[in-house]
Amino acid sequence: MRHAALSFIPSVLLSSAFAINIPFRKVHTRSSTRGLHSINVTRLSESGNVSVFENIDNIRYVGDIALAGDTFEVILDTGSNDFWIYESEPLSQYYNTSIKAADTYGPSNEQSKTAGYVILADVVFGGFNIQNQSLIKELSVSSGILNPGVSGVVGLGPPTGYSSIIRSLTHANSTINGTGPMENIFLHNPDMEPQFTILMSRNDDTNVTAGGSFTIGEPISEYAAVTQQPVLPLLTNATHNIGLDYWTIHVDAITINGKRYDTSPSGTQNISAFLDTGTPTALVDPMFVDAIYGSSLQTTEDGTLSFIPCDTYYNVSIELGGVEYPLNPLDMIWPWDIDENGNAICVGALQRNTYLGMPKGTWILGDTFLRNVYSLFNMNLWNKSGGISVPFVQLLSLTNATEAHIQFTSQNAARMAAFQTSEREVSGFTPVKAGPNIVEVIIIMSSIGVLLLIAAIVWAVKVIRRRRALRLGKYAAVGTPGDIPQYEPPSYRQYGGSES
Ligand SMILES: *[C@@H]1O[C@H](CO)[C@@H](O)[C@H](O)[C@H]1NC(C)=O
Ligand SMILES: *[C@@H]1O[C@H](CO)[C@@H](O)[C@H](O)[C@H]1NC(C)=O
Ligand SMILES: *[C@@H]1O[C@H](CO)[C@@H](O)[C@H](O)[C@H]1NC(C)=O
Ligand SMILES: *[C@@H]1O[C@H](CO)[C@@H](O)[C@H](O)[C@H]1NC(C)=O
Ligand SMILES: *[C@@H]1O[C@H](CO)[C@@H](O)[C@H](O)[C@H]1NC(C)=O
Ligand SMILES: *[C@@H]1O[C@H](CO)[C@@H](O)[C@H](O)[C@H]1NC(C)=O
Ligand SMILES: *[C@@H]1O[C@H](CO)[C@@H](O)[C@H](O)[C@H]1NC(C)=O
Ligand SMILES: *[C@@H]1O[C@H](CO)[C@@H](O)[C@H](O)[C@H]1NC(C)=O
Ligand SMILES: *[C@@H]1O[C@H](CO)[C@@H](O)[C@H](O)[C@H]1NC(C)=O
Ligand SMILES: *[C@@H]1O[C@H](CO)[C@@H](O)[C@H](O)[C@H]1NC(C)=O
Ligand SMILES: *[C@@H]1O[C@H](CO)[C@@H](O)[C@H](O)[C@H]1NC(C)=O
Ligand SMILES: CC(=O)N[C@H]1CO[C@H](CO)[C@@H](O)[C@@H]1O
Repeated sequence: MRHAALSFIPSVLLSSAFAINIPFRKVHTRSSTRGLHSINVTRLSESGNVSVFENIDNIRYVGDIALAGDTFEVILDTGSNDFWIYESEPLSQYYNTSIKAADTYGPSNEQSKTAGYVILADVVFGGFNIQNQSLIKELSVSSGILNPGVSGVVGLGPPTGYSSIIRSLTHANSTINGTGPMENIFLHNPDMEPQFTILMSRNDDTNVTAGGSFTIGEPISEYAAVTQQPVLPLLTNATHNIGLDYWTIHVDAITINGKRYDTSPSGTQNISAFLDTGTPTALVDPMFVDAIYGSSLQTTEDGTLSFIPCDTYYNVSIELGGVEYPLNPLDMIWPWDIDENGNAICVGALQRNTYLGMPKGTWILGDTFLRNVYSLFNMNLWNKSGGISVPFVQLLSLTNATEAHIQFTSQNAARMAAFQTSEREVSGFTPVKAGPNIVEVIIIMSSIGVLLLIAAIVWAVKVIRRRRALRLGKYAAVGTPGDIPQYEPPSYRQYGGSES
């Protein structure tokens, strides 16, 4: 299904208005280490930069990357560090290191699910051509992990993060360089600020839309003020050392309906959070989920999500580096399902972090939060930026709480109406087949931090459920309007392999 990735994109989205923005610079090339398999990065002229950055259902933010001349849609994931592709068609040109990278994805009995080999190929990403870029060409990936039309992941974690490519190469005593594509771009272009920025669109929860903007190097001019925002250094000593693997920062406070919880190290809570574009929600300690939505609500079977009314206004902001970042109330509510009367069933988009055994005080701020900021991730490779010696993040608030409150009722009603009448097939999606071992896969993945996969699975289950709903025309039990639905969501496993 080469090129199939583009088949569900309305052609209007291919216009340059939605391109990954790369600041124009003179074409020049640099290369460091010469010799066998050495990496060479060429900055292409702007004519090479036609790219898409897309938002699929507010759950996936994907961009395109060319591999040996073929274009693939991949999840742009700040929560992991490996670049991998799952594609059944052979690639036209690559070098096979014959080094297995199966240890990435779990213990022996699961390896076959995601096993692959490290290959080197020429990659074009965001207007940069990278020769001999390493990646994993997966031989198999459990079904349900990737959405239809999406072929892989580009990990954009900090340079200190866990990379199974590097680990596998090292283990095999290979001299091949396993550095990720974003870091390679910066290492070969030391005149650039080693940073990338992400502006995430918010859509109506039903369609593929332009994702916003993804830039490498300079921020977009409209939000250039992001570089004036407080520098949020990567925590290198966070709980369980998650700080080294992720873009982890301290959270000063969370304010819920006017009540401020001090979460600084000196406060009553001590919270660190990592910013993960690959997680569609936010995962926080249960006490905050209860404080926002209420403590006596029915939850999903795994206990992480609370069923809530679809029209409630929640007033929440998060304080980082002394700046308050309001969350748009639209982002607090996740339209999750449709009941037998065709009404939306909603869950709170802030979910409990207990499911994955995440330690207390460790949050993931995913798309629910990130849509409210223009985010800048600086790898700080030469310790020249930010006056510090660690990678850092800067965030510009995009949500005006007053305006968001005023607009909430009408905007929310519109998107619920759209959600209720939507069928994903309209966007060209085909059914997602849930694999038989999804639960195990989730647990394995969590150990390496590829939390985006939870999202994929949740999404897959959601799509399957909705398709099933369309087919069966009903659910077991639903609530009356205004009530929290008395609704028992089935376990993931019940759907394992039952749909095609
Ligand atoms: C990439 O590796 C191949 C060997 O697989 C080598 O022939 C080629 O010169 C390398 N490219 C660069 C830019 O070094
Ligand atoms: C790097 O790539 C450019 C453009 O393809 C080429 O001109 C240059 O010779 C390459 N450098 C090396 C060391 O291979
Ligand atoms: C790489 O080589 C291994 C065996 O050495 C083979 O099993 C695998 O299919 C190859 N992968 C690709 C993508 O060619
Ligand atoms: C890598 O090198 C170490 C030390 O020289 C050796 O013990 C080990 O067997 C080698 N591993 C492989 C896969 O060749
Ligand atoms: C890998 O390549 C980068 C350039 O892309 C270089 O800066 C780095 O030193 C190389 N690492 C190793 C271990 O060779
Ligand atoms: C790192 O964390 C440990 C345990 O929480 C603590 O004892 C130590 O002081 C911390 N180190 C730094 C440099 O913050
Ligand atoms: C708060 O957590 C950080 C790691 O995230 C740790 O270094 C620090 O010591 C903790 N502070 C307190 C007061 O426990
Ligand atoms: C939301 O909470 C803030 C305090 O964090 C308060 O100032 C504001 O008035 C609240 N807005 C609404 C609409 O209740
Ligand atoms: C930057 O600072 C870190 C932490 O102090 C250090 O490990 C690293 O070697 C430094 N890098 C450079 C290029 O100086
Ligand atoms: C938010 O919007 C309100 C109403 O449009 C405006 O008065 C206020 O200045 C804005 N606040 C900020 C911080 O821009
Ligand atoms: C979703 O996209 C399709 C095709 O572009 C369009 O016809 C439909 O109106 C869109 N739905 C919503 C709710 O925007
Ligand atoms: C061919 C093409 O569309 N090039 C685009 C590259 O990006 C710049 C800036 O984003 C656009 O102005 C060009 O049109």
